[in-house]
Amino acid sequence: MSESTVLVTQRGPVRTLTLNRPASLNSFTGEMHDRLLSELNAAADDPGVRCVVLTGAGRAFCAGQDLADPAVAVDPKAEGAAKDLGAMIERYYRPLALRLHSMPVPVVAAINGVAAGAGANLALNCDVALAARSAVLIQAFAKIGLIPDTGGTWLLPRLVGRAHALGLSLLGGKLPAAEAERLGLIWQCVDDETLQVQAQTLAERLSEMPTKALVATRNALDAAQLLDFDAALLQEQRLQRELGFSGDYREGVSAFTEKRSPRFTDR
Ligand code: T3D
Repeated sequence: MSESTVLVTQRGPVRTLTLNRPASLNSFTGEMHDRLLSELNAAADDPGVRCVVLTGAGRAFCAGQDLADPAVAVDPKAEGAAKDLGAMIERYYRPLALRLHSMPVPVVAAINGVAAGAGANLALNCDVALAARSAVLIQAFAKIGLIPDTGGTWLLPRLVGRAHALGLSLLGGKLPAAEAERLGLIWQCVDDETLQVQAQTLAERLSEMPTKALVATRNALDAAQLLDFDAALLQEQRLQRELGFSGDYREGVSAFTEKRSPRFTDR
């Protein structure tokens, strides 16, 4: 039996999903998409999971769409556009990006190697992105006549501003991890040999924090991009009211008062 295209491991409350098509640099087939979405759904539904780590097997994180997949492969001898890529986005990439944005626990990307096209934007959709120093991020779309997808058009200008979003997208160059950190595209670039340990340590730290508040923070920061100032203040008021009734808030304040470490359990 062939190995799964997404490997699943669990250490304590941290679930790690490893894209596993190393011979094709973990590029996306329909099967790998279905598997990843199903594993993200399973992690979201499992109360024993408080943080997810997403990484890749072998030397790559993910090279985006598998361009050899019959679902998208173009016959060089045939005239005109052969495949409906909008249908691919609708079936696979949009649900994946929406799933990541609605995860009830934080998601950490451990970018272990090249992340290209939708593979780069897969990582950028995660809440915290760590990258190995040898990794590169590539908005590879323009090179094959496409635009950034999987949320790239929304994420890139928010992360790095319009000038860099355009430079990265139009030129499709290899952006080294250290430069990605400097631009604010990712959270941190770390030495290759420490990446997985640092990702696990970070995920464990997040898993001990008040999950509901972390997720509400992500959602509020994203939503506030589209709000005027007072609407953002009203959103803060609504979310703070909700969180103020949570067990985690009670626990956080009690722990502070009692001078002990908090034990957060809400999800
Ligand atoms: O199409 C739709 O459904 C719409 C949605 C699109 C979303 C997208 O992601 S579009 C962007 C698709 N991705 C790319 O254009 C990236 C293509 N790959 C590359 O440019 C390079 O492979 C890399 C820069 C990522 C890495 O370069 P390098 O030199 O380190 O490795 P390599 O030799 O090019 O690749 C190694 C193997 O992986 C090679 O196979 P082989 O020759 O050893 O049998 C190569 O063909 C394969 N591979 C790499 N990327 C893909 C791939 N196979 C299929 N699809 C890929 N995307």
